[in-house]
Amino acid sequence: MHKIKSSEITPEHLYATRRNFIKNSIWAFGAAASAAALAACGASGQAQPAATPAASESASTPAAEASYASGVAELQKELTPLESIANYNNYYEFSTDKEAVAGLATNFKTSPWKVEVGGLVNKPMTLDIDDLRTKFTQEERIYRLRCVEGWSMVVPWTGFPLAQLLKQVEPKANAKFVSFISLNDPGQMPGQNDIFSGFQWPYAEALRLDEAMNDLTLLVTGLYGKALPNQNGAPLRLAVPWKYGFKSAKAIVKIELTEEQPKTFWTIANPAEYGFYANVNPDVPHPRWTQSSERRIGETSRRRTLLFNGYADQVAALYKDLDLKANP
Ligand SMILES: Nc1nc2c(c(=O)[nH]1)N[C@H]1C(S)=C(S)[C@@H](COP(=O)(O)O)O[C@H]1N2
Ligand SMILES: [Mo]
Repeated sequence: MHKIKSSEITPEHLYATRRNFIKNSIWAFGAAASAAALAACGASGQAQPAATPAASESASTPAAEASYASGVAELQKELTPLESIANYNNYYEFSTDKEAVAGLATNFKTSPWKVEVGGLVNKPMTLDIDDLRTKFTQEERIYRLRCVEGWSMVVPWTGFPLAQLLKQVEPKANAKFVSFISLNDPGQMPGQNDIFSGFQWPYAEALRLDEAMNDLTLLVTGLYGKALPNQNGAPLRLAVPWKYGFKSAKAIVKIELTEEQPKTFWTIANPAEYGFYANVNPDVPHPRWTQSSERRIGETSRRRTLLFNGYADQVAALYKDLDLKANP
């Protein structure tokens, strides 16, 4: 039987760079096949030594990586069409009407664009969006996206792990949280002029530092192998696939590390309905609706919602000391 080198099951291999989406599909199936072959090897007593996870900050283990890879292969078959991903958007800076966002964002200016990374770090820096695209190896990752409203999609993002950027700025020992601040530009964003909305701009969401360092947390620069559409958060947005979509801020201009848990857009807007953690959890209902099922865009019947949106293998360890019901 074909022997699998441990190097073939390292995260670098599973997350191999793929410019071309077609190639990526082949890769996703290949990774799943390796995972299956690995299990078979184990059963026949030919198990290989465990691979060392590259990122020590990540909760990932080789088993979790393999499970993630086979999950990606599953999702490959369920991809939401680009037309749907790009025309059904929550982006309140433009509009609360999901179908109006794409049109209103058509002329949004995404260049020049700078991203400031600062706060409790040894090496604060301001990066140009082009540096983020060229100095960090871009990967394609197929993630589920679950909105707190009860709908979901499967999205092929392009981007790179936020951890790579955070390592460069060197978080100080007392840094515990990371905030992501979106653009404030009422001249370009009509929703920010609605004085009756009560929203506090700019949009800002945050993660615990260990959540931000998890390998699943992706800084996104593209979609379906092309540039990120404006309505999906160009030129830079986050994707945190185990949390409700609102944690994944769009049009990020600033990343700030703090010791205190920051106030966030949704905890300010409605603290009774939106918690800081916002982990996808079928057993913690929203005060006004159940979260036990969801409507996949493009499907008629509802699907069961999965704990941590199906990413428990990768992230459950982050919450071993947290009461998920008391910390929605
Ligand atoms: N700046 C900003 N980021 C945002 C939002 C927003 O209104 N403004 N909406 C959030 C919500 S509620 C969701 S579900 C996702 C939607 O991302 P998508 O339009 O790419 O599907 O973006 C999130 N990021
Ligand atoms: Mo959302």
